[in-house]
Amino acid sequence: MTEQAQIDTLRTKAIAPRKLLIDGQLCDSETGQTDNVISPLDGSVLTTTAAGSKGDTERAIAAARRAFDDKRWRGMPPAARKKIMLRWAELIEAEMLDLAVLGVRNNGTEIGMALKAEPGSAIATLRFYAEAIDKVYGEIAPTPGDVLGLIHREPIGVVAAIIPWNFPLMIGAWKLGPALAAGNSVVLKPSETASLSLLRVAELALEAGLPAGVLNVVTGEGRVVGEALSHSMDVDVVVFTGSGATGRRLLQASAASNMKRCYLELGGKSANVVFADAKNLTEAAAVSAAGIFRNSGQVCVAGSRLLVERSVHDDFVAELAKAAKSMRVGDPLDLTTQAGAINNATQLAQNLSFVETAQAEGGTLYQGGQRVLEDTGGYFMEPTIITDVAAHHSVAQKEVFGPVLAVTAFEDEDDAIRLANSTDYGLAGGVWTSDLSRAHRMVREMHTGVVHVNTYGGPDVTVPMGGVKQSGNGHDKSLHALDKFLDLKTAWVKL
Ligand code: TXE
Repeated sequence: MTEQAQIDTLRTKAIAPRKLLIDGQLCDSETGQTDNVISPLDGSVLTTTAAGSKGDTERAIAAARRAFDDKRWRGMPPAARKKIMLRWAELIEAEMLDLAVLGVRNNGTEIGMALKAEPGSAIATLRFYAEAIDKVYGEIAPTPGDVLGLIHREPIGVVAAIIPWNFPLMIGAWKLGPALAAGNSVVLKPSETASLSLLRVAELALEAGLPAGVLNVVTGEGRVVGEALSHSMDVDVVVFTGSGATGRRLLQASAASNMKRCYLELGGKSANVVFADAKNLTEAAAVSAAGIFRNSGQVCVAGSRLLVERSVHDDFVAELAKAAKSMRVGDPLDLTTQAGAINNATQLAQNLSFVETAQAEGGTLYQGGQRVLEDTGGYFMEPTIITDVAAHHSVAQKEVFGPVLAVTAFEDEDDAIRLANSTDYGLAGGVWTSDLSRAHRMVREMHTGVVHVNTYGGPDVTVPMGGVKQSGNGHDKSLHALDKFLDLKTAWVKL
């Protein structure tokens, strides 16, 4: 059977109502309440999830705390923990297609991208951190000879991981991999609109041998479950990807409770800077189009601001518009689709209203701007290009998180740097040039966590990902991510 035929057999598969996972048991919410799971592909109800309450969340936190205190996980020999995490990755791999299709039905990402970015990336991430378990050492300090200074690295305790809807498995694994590899216990709170694949992956962790209580999952509303986690006196670390507004609430809750550490990834308004001396402007235009329009712009590092040197502005925008027009928007479960659905109706309405505001503020709607395929009942939007955008316009300052590209012309390198750094965000960016020195100058001057050079997107788990300014703090991916989940302890020993 072809891959497409296999996907088609899974696209209508019934999905049983999903429960919470607390202390190794699948259970209903204490209130018995459930939430409908709406498919962005056609607006239908896919299934229900348990609507976790404050009490459910507290039960999950208590289970995680017990698991941490009795050392059932952190006390295991590192090689044994590694084996369990590797087995977990294997089980996910065995269900890769099912998980990808389940995730797409829930969140709308085009399947071609989901296969790689969701189970594919989660598997690689879990393997990376599993391998790190028996390879990360403590340190011995360079002390005088009559003392011994040992630097231990210890798991911290209970981690709350709050996950968004755009890439639940990939981002989930970025948090779960290092948190669990470091020996912590976790309470995971998936997004209201993309929990199904994560719930299945958590069940697979138990199947792989992760002891009960080490990984708990509470679905439900952010303002209930998320608030209970962030205000808990018994959660030690919160790791989060989502909006700046929620990030602020997490910091406030931390200050009002036990001053738990908060590591926040809060999206961006990333500048993709194209110089006239770029080697191949046609290729740059095609990659730049994918860099904003894949997953319909619902990518935290999306190159949502295009800064183009004035001498090539018109030609480059025309080329990019051609590439955007040729992208296939539609059925996320068709392998040829290049831009799937918008995750939810609220986000679609927000995207469309950004297009209106952009024009009201002086931008020109160059292409797109409309909802499409409305008769499917799903949430689809055309790749949209707004030109004549000034640095102060909303569409240049605020994260749209949709297929909307803001284009601004620049005069020279200094002007490009000034514009690139002119937002409160600092997550990612891109530079297209054939001048090596200029490329490195731009990498230095762009105030962001990631800069792509002559490409856009694609960094793997070996490199850190995180923002500066109001894009957040702390890094996902790479061995640096372990630092969020390990405390340093000094032993100062008189010999
Ligand atoms: O985010 P929220 P939403 C941005 C993007 C998007 C906007 C809104 O601009 O348009 O955020 O999306 C949980 N305490 N990004 O509404 O609300 C919530 O349940 C604790 C960028 O989905 O921040 C979910 O699990 N938790 C981004 C998670 O926070 C709370 C990815 C994210 O939801 C909570 C997604 C609370 N009070 C959206 N309220 C990126 N950086 O990639 C909600 N949550």
